[in-house]
Amino acid sequence: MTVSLDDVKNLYAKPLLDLVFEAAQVQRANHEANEVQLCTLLSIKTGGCTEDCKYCSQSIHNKTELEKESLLDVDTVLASAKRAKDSGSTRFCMGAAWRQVNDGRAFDRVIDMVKGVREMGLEACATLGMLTETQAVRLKEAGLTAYNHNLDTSEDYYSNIITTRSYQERLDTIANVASAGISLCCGGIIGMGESREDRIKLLHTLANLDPQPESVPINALVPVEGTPLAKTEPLDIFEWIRAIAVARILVPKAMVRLSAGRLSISREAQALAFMAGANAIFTGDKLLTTPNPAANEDHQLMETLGLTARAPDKECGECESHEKLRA
Ligand code: SAM
Ligand code: DTB
Ligand code: SF4
Repeated sequence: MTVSLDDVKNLYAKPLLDLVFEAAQVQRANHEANEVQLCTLLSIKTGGCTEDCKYCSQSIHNKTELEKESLLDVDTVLASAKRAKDSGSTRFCMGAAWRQVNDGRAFDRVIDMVKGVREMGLEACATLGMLTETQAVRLKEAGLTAYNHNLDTSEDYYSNIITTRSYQERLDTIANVASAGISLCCGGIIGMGESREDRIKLLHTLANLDPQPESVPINALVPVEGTPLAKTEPLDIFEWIRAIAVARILVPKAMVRLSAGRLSISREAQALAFMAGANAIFTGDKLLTTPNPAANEDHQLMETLGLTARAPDKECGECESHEKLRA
């Protein structure tokens, strides 16, 4: 079903409490109300990326203090996945600072990482930049559960943020992931100086992806020293809540994932985000290169709110991408 831009605008314009209430109803109709999926991220190749994403610590175009690291070996990654599993994560996501995947030894190694993570009984997710259809099929055959490729912002605002990769190229990768039968994890970043109209357009594009994403990461900009966005004015937290609620309503079956930026978001705002339909977080001290709340703080917050960690391999229900995965 197509979602019109006016539908998204109307949702966004609702009184906040009505919007959160509606999102909570959608959440409860489609998911366990008090369950949160815990995921862990690992940067498997860090820094030196040729893309010019203005938010990113890993771009060679930005003067950040980041230690580069070449592609990790398989054993190191699997040891990290084991620790993630032991601390309650059910999804392990591997990120590489690549513009695109190139066939060859590095990609072969990533394939082995995916196989190893799946053998541990974890969901495996990867975010490696642009992907051809053949590469997507190889990842699928290795057992990859989901591929993360974000739209980041609206098509209109996009050229303010990235010039080395077009919006259409992102959509092409997303289409390659879908046609290989891999679940799509696709979201964006808010708080990069975009307007509310841009956030509405981003959510409109996300909601009209076919199939809809299985996971929608909502990142709040982490302002990194040395990037062009380092001094960006922080976003009103209720805009973040609105984006989460609208994502929940428009993509009802998806896991709505609180991603980057939680370290500077209060416990109270995070609680409201869970009420507004968020049902997944990244745990562990680090995201890819920036800090994240300590695991014990997250466990404490979940305990205080009466939230439980989602059990491994539980599927979201009837969403199309999971049906494809079962086939
Ligand atoms: N290089 C690959 C790519 O860009 O597709 C994968 C890794 S990249 C770090 C994954 C996503 O992390 C980006 O698309 C962006 O949405 C998010 N991200 C990166 N840096 C961020 C920051 N400083 N604040 C918020 N989100 C960020
Ligand atoms: C996504 O949308 N958020 C995660 C995940 N996909 C790979 C990454 C956030 C990265 C935040 C910045 C950093 O730690 O480098
Ligand atoms: Fe490279 Fe990804 Fe960072 Fe962009 S977001 S600079 S593609 S690592």
